[in-house]
Amino acid sequence: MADETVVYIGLGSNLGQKEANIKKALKALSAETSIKLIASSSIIETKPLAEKKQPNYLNCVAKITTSLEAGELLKVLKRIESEGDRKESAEKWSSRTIDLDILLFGDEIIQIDQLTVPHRQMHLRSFVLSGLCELAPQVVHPVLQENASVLYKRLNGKDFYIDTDKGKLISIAGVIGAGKSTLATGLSNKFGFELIKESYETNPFMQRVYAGDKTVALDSQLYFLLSRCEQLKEENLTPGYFAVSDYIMDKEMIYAELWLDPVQRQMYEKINAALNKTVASPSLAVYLKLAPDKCLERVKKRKRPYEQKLELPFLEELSAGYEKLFEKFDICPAMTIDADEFDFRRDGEIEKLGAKINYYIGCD
Ligand code: A4P
Ligand code: MG
Repeated sequence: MADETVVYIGLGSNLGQKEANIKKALKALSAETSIKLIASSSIIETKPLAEKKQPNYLNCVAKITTSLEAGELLKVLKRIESEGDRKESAEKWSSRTIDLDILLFGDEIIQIDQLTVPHRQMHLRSFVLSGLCELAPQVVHPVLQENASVLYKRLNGKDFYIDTDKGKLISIAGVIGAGKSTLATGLSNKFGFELIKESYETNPFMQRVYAGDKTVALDSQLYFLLSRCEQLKEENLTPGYFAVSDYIMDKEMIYAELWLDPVQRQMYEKINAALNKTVASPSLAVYLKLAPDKCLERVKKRKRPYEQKLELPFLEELSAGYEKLFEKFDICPAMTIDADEFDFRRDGEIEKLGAKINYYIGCD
């Protein structure tokens, strides 16, 4: 039928006979005359979001087609939930026998009283995206304009949520010369994000380290570490507002590996780990990826005196360090951007990225 819409539904249960609850809901869906159940993903066990003290969930995703409007489908899902013995609760994210959420409704973007589609947090949840990827890795999120597979990889297997009691920090990462400060400043100017900039100029040791003098490398590292801890204190961020830093706290260990001898590194690692606990965690990392030779080209062009002695092998090692960091990064979602293709000066580029970031971590 021409007016059938392909819909993806997220199912979750963490009370009672969890697997039976999910299977019962799938059966109830297929029993509806206006719904055809096309496929369902594997059922996986997942930890409750926000480390809530609740039983683990079982989650899966179903693909259906339906002739119903989205609002009508929501009513059917609510009915199936109540038939599945789901109790009303005023508590956010309370335990439930069965939860049915509309993830995607064709390629529609819906914002009506009782319904927001795409599901407002689906892109932050591996327990949703893994099932969706099993069924339709190429299906495109109509707001983010990225497919399920890209969204899933960004999370490195973790589930995230946005804590509305805290400020939202976006940390820009990448090799020297990739364009971190330009991007952070652009986002700050266009979207009013508070700008947090690395204190390069004030570090009294850095010029010597950049020139190859490793005797002050530890001093330089400690200087940076302390200034970052000052800048990224939780209380510096305003709840509900965005801030953008032109560095990511976690890069410090990459530099420590390159510059410190093993004994210094061990000591530094401990200080770093202790102080890391005192700073705000980013809600989103943006990794600006650029080949080391291109970084060197940009560094030479911008003619900052202290950077002119930097050489390609150093930038290559730095680049390898960033790659390793982001391969397993799971502190927050990490958006990788090809810095060679992304031209900040091109009209609308920063606006597009800023709008995406606003949507990505703008939910609560
Ligand atoms: N609503 C708005 N948009 C939608 C949508 N796309 N699909 C409205 C379904 N409902 C939508 O939902 C509350 C109201 O949201 C509905 O009345 C509907 O009008 P609900 O299902 O009654 O309550 P809820 O599920 O507690 O709220 P919410 O905000 O939908 O929570 P989520 O997103 O469903 O998250 N951890 C793990 N591991 N696995 C889980 O499945 N689920 C949740 C709940 C928390 N933690 C979890 C899991
Ligand atoms: Mg729900």
